[in-house]
Amino acid sequence: DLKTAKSALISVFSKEGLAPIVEKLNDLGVTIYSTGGTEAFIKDLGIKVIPVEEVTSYPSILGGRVKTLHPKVFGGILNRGDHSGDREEMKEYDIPQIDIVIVDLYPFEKTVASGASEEDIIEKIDIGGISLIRAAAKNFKDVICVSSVNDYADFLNLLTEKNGETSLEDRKKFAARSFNVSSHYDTAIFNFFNSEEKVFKQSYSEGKELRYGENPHQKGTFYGDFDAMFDLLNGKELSYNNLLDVDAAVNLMNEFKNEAPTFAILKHNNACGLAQRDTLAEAYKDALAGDPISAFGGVLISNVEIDTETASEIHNLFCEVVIAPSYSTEALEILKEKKNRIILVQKEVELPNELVRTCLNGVLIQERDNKTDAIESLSYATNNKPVSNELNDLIFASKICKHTKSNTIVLAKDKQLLASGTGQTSRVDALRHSIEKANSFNFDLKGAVMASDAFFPFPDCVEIAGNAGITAVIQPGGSIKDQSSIDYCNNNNIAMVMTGTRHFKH
Ligand code: 93A
Repeated sequence: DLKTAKSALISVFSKEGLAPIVEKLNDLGVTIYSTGGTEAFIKDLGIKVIPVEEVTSYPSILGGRVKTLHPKVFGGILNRGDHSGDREEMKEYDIPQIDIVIVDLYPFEKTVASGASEEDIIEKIDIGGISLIRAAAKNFKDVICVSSVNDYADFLNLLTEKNGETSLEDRKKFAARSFNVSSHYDTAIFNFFNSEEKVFKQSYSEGKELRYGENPHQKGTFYGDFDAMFDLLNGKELSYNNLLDVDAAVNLMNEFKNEAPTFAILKHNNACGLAQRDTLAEAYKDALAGDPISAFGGVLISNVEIDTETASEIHNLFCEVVIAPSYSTEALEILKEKKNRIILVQKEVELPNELVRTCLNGVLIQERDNKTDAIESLSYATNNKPVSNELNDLIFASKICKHTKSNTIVLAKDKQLLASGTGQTSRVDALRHSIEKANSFNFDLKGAVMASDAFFPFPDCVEIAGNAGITAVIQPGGSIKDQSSIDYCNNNNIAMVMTGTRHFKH
């Protein structure tokens, strides 16, 4: 069942990562057919490519809506190598054999997420590409289908290791991935058309039963597409509570995307440790130092690849879940030593913009809190302004605050979470709790900053904070008694900034 590929059809929306594959195929002497933009890209690499129009004797028509939809293209993909009738028809109709299909579909989900017009979104429903994928994956006995940029590396390895030869097993593996791509693609289209009923009808048809709900005597089911967001590399299946913690972790870390290495440890949906440092290992150590007691059994998340040094540190901790965009090979080996430790690779997938929860005999739906406080949009309430590192810490603390259960107070210093008061019935309680907690881990609060998810109705919080050594405060503002808090700060050398945005999380 080994096959040596002689020809490939390439039609990709994003040309990223394609060059090395095309170069490899060219080295192997593979004939390359391609569509408009992809053809131009390949030509620019100085590699010979046959336009698909030459095969179909048709131009790309209807503004590109019909490019590859032609019996000569689909005949080339779908013919059966061991079928004599097929062989004869191939000759009769002069159909070229196609052994490899490489497709990257029109970015439907991204276009929806970008808030594009309906017309633009509809135009991004790929017809030809998805058909190429279905055809090539169906005929895996003869054809290999690469249907995602995520599979380029594996495919390139395969080409390199076996000099363009593929086994039936290889082709079937890629076919399975292709149907994964096509089913997600169509589900995304369905979700778009079905937006009003999305929450219930769509998701309830494909629920996944969990071991149990929040507690063992409660049944639980997850409705969603976990595999679209994560690759599970190790460990047992996620529980109801694991899923909630992973959700909290991913939302929290989303605030620190593309920033310096950041590590967070969560328990019961709240961060108990979070730090940003030059290296991930330092970030991990300082996140852990935030509360080494709570960290036991926690959910860990990093915004960058987990390296060997960090993995060795993590290995000393009992934790339920580790999430990262990727892992070094050695880091993964270390983390996998505990067979129950859940290791997740987080894919680059947009989080839903609608949040749903049951309420009484119905559901509540709201938009995601997409506002992140930034230095540029702060207003300065006090005479003395925060100094530069305080400003950075204020934004840092405010991002954590946004993802911590209300009422909450977050204390931070030098890009490290020192302590937070989570889910308290009063802000004063949240503050007292956070100070007590920070003290219990021997943090010096002098020069630390405080973030509050909502305004201060009275000056009591700034008084308590000032007495604890806090020098800068970030809060939405908007209380009729703002001035009392501002006065206290002015008299006690505390800088206060206002965001104008409340971040309750109930
Ligand atoms: O509009 S389509 O659905 N009609 C087609 O016949 C067709 N064939 C390939 N879109 C089609 N494609 C898609 O074009 C591919 O899935 C890929 O996303 C894109 C590549 O176009 P180009 O090579 O011109 O950049």
